[in-house]
Amino acid sequence: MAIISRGFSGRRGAADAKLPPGQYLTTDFPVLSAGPTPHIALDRWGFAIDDGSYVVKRWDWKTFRELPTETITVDLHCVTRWSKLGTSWEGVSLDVLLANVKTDLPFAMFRSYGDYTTNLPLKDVMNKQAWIAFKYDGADLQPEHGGPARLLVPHLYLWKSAKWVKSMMLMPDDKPGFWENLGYHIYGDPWREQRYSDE
Ligand SMILES: Nc1nc2c(c(=O)[nH]1)N[C@H]1C(S)=C(S)[C@@H](COP(=O)(O)O)O[C@H]1N2
Ligand SMILES: [Mo]
Repeated sequence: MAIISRGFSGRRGAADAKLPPGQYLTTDFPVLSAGPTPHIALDRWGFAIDDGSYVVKRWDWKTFRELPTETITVDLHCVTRWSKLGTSWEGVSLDVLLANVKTDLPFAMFRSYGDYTTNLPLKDVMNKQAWIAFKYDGADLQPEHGGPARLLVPHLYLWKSAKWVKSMMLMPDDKPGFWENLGYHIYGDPWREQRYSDE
């Protein structure tokens, strides 16, 4: 018993340091979706980058899966206060997708199959901060969690990690997406507890 309780409190101590203010730990993986789960066949899946007028890059599933991938372990923080530490994903870094994209537009709106949107500054999806993930815990990403592929931006609240992501529109100005329009914070840093637009 002594060994077990020492191990348990040791883990708790390490975990607390990694827990943003107002968050609690969970070990399960809740599903939070604003609407029904879209089911996208791989032969109909695509991801595009556009500048609001023109598509500047587009991948179908085959060309997307030919890109180099990374396996990453990251902590997830949902605005509804659960955090899940040490989750393992495989995906394509946005650095790879943006490699040949030359733009002066500093913001992006991500759009999903099913019409969810969320906004991010371009600098927040560059430099090893964001991925389009297609595997979770070694297995194909389940539809409820955003499969075939979802955006993963772990340094911001999880609503920014658009499930079933299908495009990224570059924009000159920051504009609110789905939850941001309903009062969630325009940026959403969990360490600064930027939950709602008045915080
Ligand atoms: N397309 C889409 N992406 C979404 C959402 C959604 O409703 N639709 N919900 C967001 C919210 S609020 C959270 S907390 C996470 C939840 O991801 P999970 O269901 O895999 O836990 O997905 C985010 N991405
Ligand atoms: Mo959320």
